Amino acid sequence: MTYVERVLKDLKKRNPGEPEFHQAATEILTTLAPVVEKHPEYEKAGLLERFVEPERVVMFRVPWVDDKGKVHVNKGYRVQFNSAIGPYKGGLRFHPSVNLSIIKFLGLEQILKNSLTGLPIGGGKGGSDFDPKGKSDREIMAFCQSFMTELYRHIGADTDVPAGDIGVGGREIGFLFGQYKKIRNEHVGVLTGRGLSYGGSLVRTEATGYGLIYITEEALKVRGESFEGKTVVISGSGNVAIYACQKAQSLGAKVVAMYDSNGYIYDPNGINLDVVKDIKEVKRGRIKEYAERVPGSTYTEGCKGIWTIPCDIALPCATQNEIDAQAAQTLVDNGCKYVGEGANMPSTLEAIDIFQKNGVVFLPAKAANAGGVATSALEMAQSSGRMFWSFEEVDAQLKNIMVNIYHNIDEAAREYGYEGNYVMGANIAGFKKVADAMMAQGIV
Ligand code: NDP
Ligand code: 2IT
Repeated sequence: MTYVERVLKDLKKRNPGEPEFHQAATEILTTLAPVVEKHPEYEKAGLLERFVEPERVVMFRVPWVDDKGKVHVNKGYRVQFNSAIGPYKGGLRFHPSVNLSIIKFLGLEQILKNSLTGLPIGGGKGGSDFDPKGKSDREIMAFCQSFMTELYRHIGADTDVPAGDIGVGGREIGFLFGQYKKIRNEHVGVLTGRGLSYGGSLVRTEATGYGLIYITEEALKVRGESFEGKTVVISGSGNVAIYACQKAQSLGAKVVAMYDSNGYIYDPNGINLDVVKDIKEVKRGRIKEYAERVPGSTYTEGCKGIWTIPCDIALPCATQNEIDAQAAQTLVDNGCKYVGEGANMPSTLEAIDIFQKNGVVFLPAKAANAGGVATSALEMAQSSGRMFWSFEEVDAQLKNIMVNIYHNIDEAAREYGYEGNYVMGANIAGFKKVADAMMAQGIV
């Protein structure tokens, strides 16, 4: 049994009942085999065993009271996975599906993603099984305050800097920050994605979606193509999906479909993003309303069918495992040539295999959605320097980072003889820096 096989087998045995964590670890470790073969010193230093074991896992009770006076108890998590190259950094997810397996898969991915940005940030992730849907602003505030009343003792501007993810946007970050500041009596960059009036950065709201389009644009460009005239399907209608749609449209693409967790809209004339933004950002409503407001569009109950819509470029921007083998095969059969992952781990291992075997240019999440956390790191830089950069300045840095990531993962894949395999490229390029730092710092 090889070193990688042994670590993976052990991981599955010692972390039972964590399918998402197993999936992410399998994808990452199997692609690192050629790297650890080249570096026998890694095995001697137990590097992979340490890499897949979080430095710290915090789990806590989050009690809160709803508007009717009823007491609720949710679970809170923060997985501080790896701080070799910088303070732990990664989002908080509030969604009823959240459990330890999901937070650990996200945390493991985050280590390599953050390394790929080239900025000094380690990997972490957190969240809760709290469901923000249908809650009043006061209930959201009560929950966020209770969550931070425990989380504050584990985080800090130079220790661990959380941000948003599914179910956590500007409103939630505001309530979380307010509570942190009240308890600690310090106004510091302990969270990113803050509002512009209290230390946030321009472009952070748009960053993940814009970054996804910038890296996809580069992949198109080196192949003599562009977004102009391309048909695009985007899943989700949250933060990442909305700004991916906006940037793709500005580059001349026709985005024809989006969804939320209830169903999808198809608009052959191209999505009217102002309507989507009004429904999702202003009213916090359901995407179904789009079809009632925009003539010529249709709504279909259920999400899966979105991948049967023919497109040149598919951008999954909702959640993990939203593209399975069947969806991948349908996309390929319908002529899809590019897949860029805005969400974290949206494609199953079988789906990735189908894309790669059929010559689809596949940009994996940890490279393709790194623009969000990269811009978070730019927010941290502005906070510590007590500076505020212009939109153009931050946007130019974001674009530069995404273009660099594309070329780094492309080169890493080539170096190991896997040209065009960006899963290999991203894992290898991200791992190198983390491995170097861990080796230099001894057995810790
Ligand atoms: P939002 O909460 O803003 O939006 C999430 C969207 O995905 C909503 O449309 C939501 O629908 C849909 N969705 C969520 N869960 C499911 C599900 N189980 N089935 C179907 N649809 C679902 O989150 P973000 O846009 O911030 O995040 C989307 C993805 O991007 C996640 O995978 C996240 O980890 C990843 N990501 C986010 C970054 C960021 O900066 N925000 C950075 C990098 C990655 P509904 O409203 O019905 O729940
Ligand atoms: O998955 C991710 O990279 C995020 N949710 C963003 C993390 C961050 O710290 O900005």
